[in-house]
Amino acid sequence: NIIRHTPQANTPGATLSLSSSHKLYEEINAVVAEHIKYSGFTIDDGVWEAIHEEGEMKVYRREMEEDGMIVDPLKAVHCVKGITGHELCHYFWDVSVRMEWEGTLESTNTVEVVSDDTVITHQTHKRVWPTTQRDAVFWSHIRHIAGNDENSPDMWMVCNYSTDHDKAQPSKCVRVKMNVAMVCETMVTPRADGKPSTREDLTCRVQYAAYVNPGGWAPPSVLRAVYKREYPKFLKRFTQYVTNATADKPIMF
Ligand code: 16C
Repeated sequence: NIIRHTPQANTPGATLSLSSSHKLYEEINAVVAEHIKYSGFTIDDGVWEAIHEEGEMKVYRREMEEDGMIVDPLKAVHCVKGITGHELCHYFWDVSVRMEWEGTLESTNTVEVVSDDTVITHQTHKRVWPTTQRDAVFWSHIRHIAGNDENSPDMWMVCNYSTDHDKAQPSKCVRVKMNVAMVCETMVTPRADGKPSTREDLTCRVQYAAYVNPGGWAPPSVLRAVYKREYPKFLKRFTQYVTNATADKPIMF
């Protein structure tokens, strides 16, 4: 059973606060629409190769090269009990808590608050020996997609997509390009006693997709070893972080 809820209008992403006159408006909507189109929570085994399975978490990749660089797209699905898709997206988008769960970061800096649902961030990642350190500049947008029926369910999503910004000039790092999306759906098991839902009644379906272009050469064996280790680690650590952070809080539908 999927029960749909209308979130409070004053939370980021609940209603679109990004202005249609902003220069990123068209791009953000196009990227969001593309991710929604491919958010079926199912993986075509003929195309995707499983690289990690652990409980409900399944991580897949496709080996791909562009101009001699490894750009393997990554897709993962997960099911987490006790939290909502809104909560998962809220903490994924909230830059103020990112250092608490993101294990690949050295620093993060918000260079522009575009609107209540969109920020531009410049972040520096930890160096991976023997490669040059990487940094990234991207807009991050949180959005609620109100569901109408079984074919268009209620979803929350966050997109992180590379961009340029005057306040994030090139540094000693090599700049990566990314197109990342987390899309979530919340399932609620109705209580037999008709009482309000508790966390025990919640399951969140998560789909995470990442395309990362390393921006410059890195040894393929190192790069593939790093992402094989880091994506599952991220999914485990981040979902555990949200479970802990929300345990004693009212449910945020
Ligand atoms: O989505 C995630 N995090 C978001 C908030 O930070 C955001 C970030 C996307 C990751 C972009 C990749 C940046 C390159 C990382 C360099 C490697 C650092 C490893 C440090 C190990 C201690 O959307 C969760 C991200 C989860 C982990 C991503 C790992 C991706 C590795 C891809 C390989 C890039 C080339 C590195 C050169 C060796």
